[in-house]
Amino acid sequence: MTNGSDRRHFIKLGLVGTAAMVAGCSTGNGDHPNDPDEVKGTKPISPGKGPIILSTWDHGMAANAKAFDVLQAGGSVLDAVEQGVMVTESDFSNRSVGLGGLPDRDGIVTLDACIQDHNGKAGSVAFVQRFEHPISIARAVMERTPHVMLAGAGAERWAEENGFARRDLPMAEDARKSWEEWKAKNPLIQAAGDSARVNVENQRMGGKDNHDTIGMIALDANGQLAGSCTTSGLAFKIHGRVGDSPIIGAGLFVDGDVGAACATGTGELMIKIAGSHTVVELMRQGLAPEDACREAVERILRKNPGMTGQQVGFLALRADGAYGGYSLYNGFNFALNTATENKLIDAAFAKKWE
Ligand code: SD4
Repeated sequence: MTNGSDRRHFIKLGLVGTAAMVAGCSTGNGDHPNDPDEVKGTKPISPGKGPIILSTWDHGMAANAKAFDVLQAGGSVLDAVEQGVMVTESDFSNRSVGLGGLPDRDGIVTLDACIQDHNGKAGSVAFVQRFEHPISIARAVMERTPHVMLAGAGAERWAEENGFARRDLPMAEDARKSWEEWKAKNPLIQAAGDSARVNVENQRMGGKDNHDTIGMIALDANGQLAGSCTTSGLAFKIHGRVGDSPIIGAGLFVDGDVGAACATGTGELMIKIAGSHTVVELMRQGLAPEDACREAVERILRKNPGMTGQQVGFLALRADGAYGGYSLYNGFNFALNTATENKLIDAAFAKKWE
């Protein structure tokens, strides 16, 4: 279970660990027996054996536990990444995933999700309202339609036609309070058509306490990869805004020959560099998982000179089982679950929040 204040508390606790890391400790990819040199250059990446499950933030612990159980019970890695993040979607105390998420500026919760398998098959839904499990609709889009992505009212109608029930949830008191407070502080930027102010607002939206999307990437005992990503997106976004999380290549990318990556943070930054795809391609070129994540973060920094206060974080899992994560600012952590380990890891980072 997680909520904003728990996570803020977590971030504070995490500072000690991340400071130690800056001093030179490893974040986890070095723990794996596979030698990164093995994959330098164009050498094929030898498939590893899972289970290895990674997911973003502390809510990943419960999601990973479910995904692990699914694999133990003989489920596929696709079942695992779907059912894992469903735990987070059903946690209505979570203010950034699922129906409990913070609303957009109009007070409406809109959800984005996607899923991809070892062979690159993919499904996605964007800007959907009043469904508990957008990840399952995304999977159904992948399995039952010739398309990859459905959005908005069309996605909702298709979901209902395909057996997904609408779910109405009143906005939680604390979420309403946050929204009311945001409205009170931002009376002018609610005026439609004022793009300069909207930009200022978006800067503010991408801040420290506003990122909790769950992205999950996993490798099973047969060497098969899969990934999932689900979110209510940035709080108080413009109604209609879609982030990176449902976009294959931005919020998630899986290539069974190389590895998988997922992203969290300001989606606009991720979309503009096709972030998760970039991380996988960098691994294909021989970078170790954490290095691939760091290069993607550095690319975002290079492309956005002078930008401050926007968090982005990536996770990467290579086909041989090596893994890593990296974020722009400190405070990003990820959950790891294997046959022998079940823990939260502070990701390495480029900068410290001031
Ligand atoms: C988005 N990437 O909609 C998401 C937001 C988020 O952790 O909070 N990610 O841009």
